[in-house]
Amino acid sequence: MAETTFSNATQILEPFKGIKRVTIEEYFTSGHRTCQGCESALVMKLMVKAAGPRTIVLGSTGCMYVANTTYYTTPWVVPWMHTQLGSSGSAALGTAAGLKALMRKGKMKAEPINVIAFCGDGGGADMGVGAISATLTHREYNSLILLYDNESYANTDIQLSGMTPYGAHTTFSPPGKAKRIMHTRWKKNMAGMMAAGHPECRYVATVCASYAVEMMNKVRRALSIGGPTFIHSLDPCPKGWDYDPMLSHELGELAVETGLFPLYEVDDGNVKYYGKTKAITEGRQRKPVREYLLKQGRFAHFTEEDLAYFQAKVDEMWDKWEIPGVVPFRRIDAAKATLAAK
Ligand SMILES: Cc1ncc(C[n+]2csc(CCOP(=O)(O)OP(=O)(O)O)c2C)c(N)n1
Ligand code: SF4
Repeated sequence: MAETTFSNATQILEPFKGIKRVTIEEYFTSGHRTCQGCESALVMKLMVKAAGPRTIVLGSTGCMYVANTTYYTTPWVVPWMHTQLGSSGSAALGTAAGLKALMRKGKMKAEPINVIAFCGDGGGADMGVGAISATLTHREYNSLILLYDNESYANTDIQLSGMTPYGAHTTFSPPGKAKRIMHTRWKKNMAGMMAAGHPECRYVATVCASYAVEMMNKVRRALSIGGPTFIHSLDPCPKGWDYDPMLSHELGELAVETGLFPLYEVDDGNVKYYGKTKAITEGRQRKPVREYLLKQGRFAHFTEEDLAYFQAKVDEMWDKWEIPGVVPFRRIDAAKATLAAK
């Protein structure tokens, strides 16, 4: 069984050594109304299972607030509070600071209490990015911000967010006769941005619930290391991505195997790749992105040309970036070649 001990205002949450060592207690249970196959609901369940009972969860407006707290019902077993869309960073910082002050003044027992604030991609990567960034500069307060990324404003009917992939059909970017591709921007790189710009933040990671134990262990690491931390989770969403709910797990795996969503952590400044992503960095072939894209209705209008463009952008992440798939600066050799060609 994983051990929990207290040291210096933070704690040691040992990693779960395999699926059989995962604790059976649940802190996010039945009583929610998310769609069948919702990976974000699974992320909530795994996130709080990894954290354990001494946890406060704060939730930014979105599917994981609305569908999880229907009038007079809730699946949360731990204390939970709704926070404004865009305020997950402020909620995490305020709660962590409040707990610390109460413990310092002797008004409550000094013990490690996990503070986790979650946000969707709309609330986290668009509206709330400033507050998240501010929180990651305050090393004296322990908290985790988990961005659950279903690649749209799902709760208000699948509007486009800064994390929506190129070309995807959303209610704000429906393919038309005159213009097939309505959304032409490449997805924001939140984890890379948070890791690169916040020297006080000791832990940033990407996760996908298709790799559940790895995901939980990254949450446990984030909650043990001390200070503010950030995790970005990619969550297949049957409603927004338009696929059969039974494919959720497989789509998560394909996002990783195609190299589109690399699994890594930046722990005290050191980049470590995980699982299939690690294998790709060591030479394993990436699966073609068409295998991922063509399973989803939101890309049903893609032509061969669109698929080739998408593939070329992913290839670039791996071939030309300073840290493959992570930091979008061109490698020095690639940058020199571009300058020479001008
Ligand atoms: C300031 C503000 N603007 C708009 C809304 C309406 N609203 C509620 S949920 C939501 C979508 C949130 O999207 P995201 O953060 O990606 O979470 P998801 O719904 O995808 O889980 C919006 C726009 C709001 N609650 N507050
Ligand atoms: S719309 Fe997507 S994120 Fe929202 S509850 Fe349904 S599957 Fe989950």
